[in-house]
Amino acid sequence: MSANRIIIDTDIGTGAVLGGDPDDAIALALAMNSPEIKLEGVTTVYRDAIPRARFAQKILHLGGRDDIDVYPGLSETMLRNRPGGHTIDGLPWEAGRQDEGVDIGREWKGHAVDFMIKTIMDNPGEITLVALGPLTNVAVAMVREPRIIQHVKEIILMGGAHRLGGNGAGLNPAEANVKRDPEAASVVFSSQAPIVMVGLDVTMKVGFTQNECDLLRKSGNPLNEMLANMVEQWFEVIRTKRPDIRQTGQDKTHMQDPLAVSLLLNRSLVTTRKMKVTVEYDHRVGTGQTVAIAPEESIWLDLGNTRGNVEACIDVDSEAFRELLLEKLNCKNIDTAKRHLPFDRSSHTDDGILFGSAD
Ligand SMILES: [Ca+2]
Repeated sequence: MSANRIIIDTDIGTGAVLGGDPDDAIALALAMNSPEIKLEGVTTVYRDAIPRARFAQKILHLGGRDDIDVYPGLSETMLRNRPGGHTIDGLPWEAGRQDEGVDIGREWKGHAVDFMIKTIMDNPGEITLVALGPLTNVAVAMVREPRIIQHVKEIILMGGAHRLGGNGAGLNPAEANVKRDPEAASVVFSSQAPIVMVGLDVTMKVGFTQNECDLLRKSGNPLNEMLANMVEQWFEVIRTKRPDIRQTGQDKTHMQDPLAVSLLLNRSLVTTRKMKVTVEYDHRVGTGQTVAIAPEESIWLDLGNTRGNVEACIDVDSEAFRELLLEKLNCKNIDTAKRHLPFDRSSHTDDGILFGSAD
């Protein structure tokens, strides 16, 4: 079988501040380490897109993948009617590896939106977009070149919450990637492109604790050491900045973006239901909500098109995902503690508030 050809669009962070959780970097590492995936390029999005691109370059460099190019995208939201541009307090981009600068001196070859359009149009039906941040770049690419909607193989996006699974009542209905640029999300969800929606409904079931972090560190490669540093920084951020959501007394984060990438390796990790998804984007309390509607019901809502284009993930095999992730990050053979560790299979969502508002 030929490798899945993908573009990863990411709001990658360092784990050093709220809003910069480290799971994008782990998702990138998962893709880099998987021969089943051919990473055509990495694009960055949402506030500080250029520093994010430099940081993505550094992650690729540590993983020995300088052959993969990074393309900075849009820092502002699509309509420029939401916070964008630069982060208010600035992300400390050297964090995670204080002994080195983040800029490894590579140049850009172009803009994220141009790269997306050209790669998809030159390879019809071949390219999967894996969107791990707000959907600004993807939406703008669709507006600029609508034919990518027909030519993209699939869009796998971490975003939204449909609250149709057993844990729905505990989830924040406005997930961060959608809420930060809901107009862009509306363009993407309503495009009729084939979408897999990896929302909070499943991502809040794949936890990552100090135990997994220790496995990363023990594996003894520079990239994993960097990732472990980032995760531990993130735990510290939660302990000091958001003690209110650390209710279990345990350091834990969630592998939201790695779960999206993992579907390229094993689609049976999740169960899905075909839906039509609309996005609330007016400036009221509910902005950023994703509303999933069964196609057969949408006619009553006068939505104009009853075809569901979104495979909404309803449930996930958390343990199988954990094993896959550790295997691909070269940690499985040192995972002596498995079966005792809490990749969260329950419907409990203790920190859903934070992770509904982080990325
Ligand atoms: Ca992300």
